[in-house]
Formats: sequence, structure tokens, C-alpha cells
Amino acid sequence: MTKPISLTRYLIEEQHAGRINADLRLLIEVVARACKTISHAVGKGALGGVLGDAGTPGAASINVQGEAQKKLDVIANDVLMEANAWGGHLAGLASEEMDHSQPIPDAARRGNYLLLFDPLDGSSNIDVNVSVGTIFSVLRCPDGVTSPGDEHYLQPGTAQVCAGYTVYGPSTMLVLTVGNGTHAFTLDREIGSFVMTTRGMRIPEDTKEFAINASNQRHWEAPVQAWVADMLAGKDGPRGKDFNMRWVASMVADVHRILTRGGVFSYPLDAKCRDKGGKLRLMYEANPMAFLVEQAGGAASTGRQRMLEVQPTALHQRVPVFLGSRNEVATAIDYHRRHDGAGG
Ligand code: FBP
Repeated sequence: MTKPISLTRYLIEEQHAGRINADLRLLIEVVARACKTISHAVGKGALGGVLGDAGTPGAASINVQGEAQKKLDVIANDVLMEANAWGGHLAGLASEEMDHSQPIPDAARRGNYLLLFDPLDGSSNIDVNVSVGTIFSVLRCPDGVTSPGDEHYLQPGTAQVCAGYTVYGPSTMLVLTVGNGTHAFTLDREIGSFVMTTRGMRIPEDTKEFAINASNQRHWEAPVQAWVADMLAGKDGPRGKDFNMRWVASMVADVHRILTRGGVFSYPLDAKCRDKGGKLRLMYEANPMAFLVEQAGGAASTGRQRMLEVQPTALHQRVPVFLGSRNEVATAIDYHRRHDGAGG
């Protein structure tokens, strides 16, 4: 059996193959190092005093999404900000936890990339010791732009040069793509390095497992109601096979399961989030996950459009999400097409 390689060696090989340049390689290393620090904080849990809400009792700290911030949301955001401020590979960065994008300080060396991230995904699971994660996406800064504003980040997912997430679970794993397949690296805590544990993750085209927050069922659109009802009807129903369900309520954990053994994940549009356009964010949740999933042979859609072709209109824009095993995503799209076609 070939000796597993480190993340650093994998990135150097990608650079030598001309698929990434030195700046992107070093940027990924900076993000990976920041995720090691976050993994350490998450692992300490109550012993590190990092659980619970940020802000003071009676004065919770609220982010741009209108959500109460957890201490770890703020800690993870600060770690990623600090690590990337002086790394020298970025022109700017944007985070779920910050209203607007941040240009790199004048004093620091600037690079040609834009980094977007969800510093701590799955916030509702932090205090109950369930897997959470960090999700990131890298875009090129448009030529000639030295101090990028929010508008310079509004590039479709097809423009991503790199995407990844780190899941902080029983083990800490980094899953990454630079457009040449999707690969998994496990943090070896003894040597403090990410080591490749799966090269070329592949999502089976078909699945018998779906992930959705079923408590929202009454709020779903008709095509989603029909799609899920037919899966729940099992082998005696129109789908002719039994389906199982999983829902961790941490997108990183649900998507990691799908990249590992297949399945379909959905957070559809529903009456509760219709005015916002969906629950999950396009730029630093849906797009990076869509890039990773497509590079592993899966598919990602809004139900009506390929996710990576959505033209962004706002930094914190939300979208409906269907991703995973390509034939099941195609089936979900088909339910929408039939419904919309029938003038539904
Ligand atoms: P954040 O925790 O980063 O806000 O992400 C949103 C999220 O927690 C996803 O990770 C997850 O898939 C979803 O919301 C869970 O939603 P719900 O609480 O409705 O089950």
C-alpha cells in the first residue's frame, strides 16, 4: 500500500502539474492551518470555555443574518481573519459573520485571490457536541482591482478556483478540490499535519438515503412535498424502493456523509424562508459544496438551475439546495420541472 501523502505534498504536486500556482497553494495552507487552530478550540469544548452564546447575558451578539452568534462563531471568524490578514495571498475576504467583505490591510502584502468562508457551520450543534465545520471558497480578484468591494465577489460558482470544508468530528478532516477531483485529508494530531486518506472521492449515482429537515414539510413547495412523499412511500410506492433518512443539521456533516457513501441533501425553499430566497447561503455554503460534489461525480441544483451557474446578486444571498447522488438530484429537478410545466 502506497504511503499516504501530506496535504503539503499533494499541493506541491498540483503546482508542479500546473493546476495551481504558488500563491493558491500557500493560501490553502494558511486556511488549513487556521482550521487546525479552530479544531483545537472546538475539541476543548466546555473545558476551553468556548461553548454558549457570544455577547453578554441579555445582550446576545447578532450577525448580519440576524442570528445569535455563538462564541465559537466569533472565535473561528477571528482565527481565519488573523491568519489570512498577513498571509499575503489575498486581495480580500468575506465571512458569514461579517456584513461586508474586508480588503486586506494596506500594510500587508496583497495577493490576487478572494476568500469567502462560513467560519463555523452547524452552529446549532456546537453546544451538544455534534460535528460542526468550516466551509471555504476561493475566487480570483478581477484584474486591476486592488481594493475589492462586495461587488467583486459576485462571481458564479463556476469561477471558483478552490473549495473545501473542514469537519470537526470524531476526527478532523479537510475535504478539498482545486478542480482536479475531490480529496479527503485527516488531521494527524501527533504530527499536526493533514494526511491524505481518500484520493478521488466518488459519489454513487443512485442512492436510497435522503437528508432534509422533515419538520418543515408543511412549508415546502408542492414538488418537494411530492418528491419526499414518494420516497417515504418506499418500495410499494412510485419509486419502487425503500429510502432511509438522515439529518445532522450541520451541512458539513451531512455533505461529508454523502461524499463518503452517497445520498442526497436538500434544504429547499419553504414558506418560512421564501422571502429570503432560501435558508443556506450561496457564496460560502452552496457554491463550495456544489464544486466539491460535482468534482466527486455528483450534482448540485437549486431545483431549477445548476447551482454553479447561479449569477450571485448579493454577498449573503440564500438559495434552495439539492445536492448529492446525480440521479437523485435529477429526479428532484424532474419533480420541479413537471410541477412548473403543469403551470403549478
Ligand atoms: P450555520 O450554522 O452556519 O448558520 O448553517 C446553517 C445550518 O446550520 C446548516 O449547517 C444546516 O444544514 C442547517 O442550517 C440546519 O438547519 P435546521 O436548523 O433547519 O435543521
